[in-house]
Amino acid sequence: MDNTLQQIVAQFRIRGEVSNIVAFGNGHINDTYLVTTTSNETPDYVLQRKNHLIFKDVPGMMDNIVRVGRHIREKLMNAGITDVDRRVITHIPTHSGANFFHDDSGNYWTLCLNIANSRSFEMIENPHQAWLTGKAFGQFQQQLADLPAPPLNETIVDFHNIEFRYRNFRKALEVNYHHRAALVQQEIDFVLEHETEMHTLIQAQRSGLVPMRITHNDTKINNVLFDENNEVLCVIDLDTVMPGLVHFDFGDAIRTGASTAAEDETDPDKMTIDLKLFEAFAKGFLEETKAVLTPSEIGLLPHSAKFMTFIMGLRFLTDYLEGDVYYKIKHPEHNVQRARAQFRLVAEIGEHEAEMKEIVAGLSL
Ligand code: GN1
Ligand code: MG
Repeated sequence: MDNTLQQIVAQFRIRGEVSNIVAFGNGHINDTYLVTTTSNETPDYVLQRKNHLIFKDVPGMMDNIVRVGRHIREKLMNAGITDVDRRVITHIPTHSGANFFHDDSGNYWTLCLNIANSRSFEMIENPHQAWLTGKAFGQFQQQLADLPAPPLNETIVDFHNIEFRYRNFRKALEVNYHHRAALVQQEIDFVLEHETEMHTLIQAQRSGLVPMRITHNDTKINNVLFDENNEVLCVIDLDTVMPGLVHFDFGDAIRTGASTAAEDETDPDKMTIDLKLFEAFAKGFLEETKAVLTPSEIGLLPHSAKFMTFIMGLRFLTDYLEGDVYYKIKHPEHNVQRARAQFRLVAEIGEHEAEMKEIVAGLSL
């Protein structure tokens, strides 16, 4: 077991004795470890080194996470839910009462309870699971609708701001790491061709057509935990919870939850949108949210799937052109592979957009 990691865990108020610490999960940004304890009587934990080059205000981020966690916990308890520790992530304070540990090398560490006998999925397996996932993200949205002031900190400024992403893309074209631009001319053209369409949401926001809410902002499907009976336990990875549009959450969940291939699929021909999964997810999501969403918000939900898939592709492509400085990669072509898979999905969604609009219209009656 890694000695340094063990010393870091010792900074937190844990119960029991640590027996093992191993790498855990498949996030692209933070380093995550599972910390097991010797006895079955004491919980296991999840240790994370937050990437502070990306999350520039970790204290602000942790403040959000802890506030949101407490708010949800309170709601669950008021509703008489008994297994609250499995239904919301519980952060463990350090001995001095802080919600993170800042080590001598400048790294930020956090610890939370591991939820035993839980699992997440990289791909949705059937419409029922898609419906449950839609309900889970819809409920999350609902639970936070009455979070008391002050507003949450903006963890990553301009995170889903398309203008910012285009600006970065254009800068990356100038960086052109290892002359990569020539290798991705098709993808570059794709980005430029879609510029007007991809400004739909930001324009709707500016003109007051769609309101800011509290959103998760990283609703990848593997951020929902299920129990051993395939019931939803909770939504995890609250790093980017902050003000945003409902479309960010709906769209990103469709991107990974209603697609037929992985985010980094090498064969673009395998990538399309599964309308049955789309419908089931949308049904679950709208069951939880349609009472509060405005008609304009609902009307833009189908577009949000295209938008979020596009913006992820744009970010992967930008990172490729910058020399892979942001996302963790497994090989040098990983980012461009991801971008290509995302852009294929954007095109596929385009082919099915009319049907998606019909489905959403039908569900929102
Ligand atoms: C990153 O690390 P992870 O998997 O939680 C990224 C998301 C992307 C996702 C793509 C802070 O999330 O925006 O959708 O990769 N998070 C950040 O898989 O940039
Ligand atoms: Mg994340």
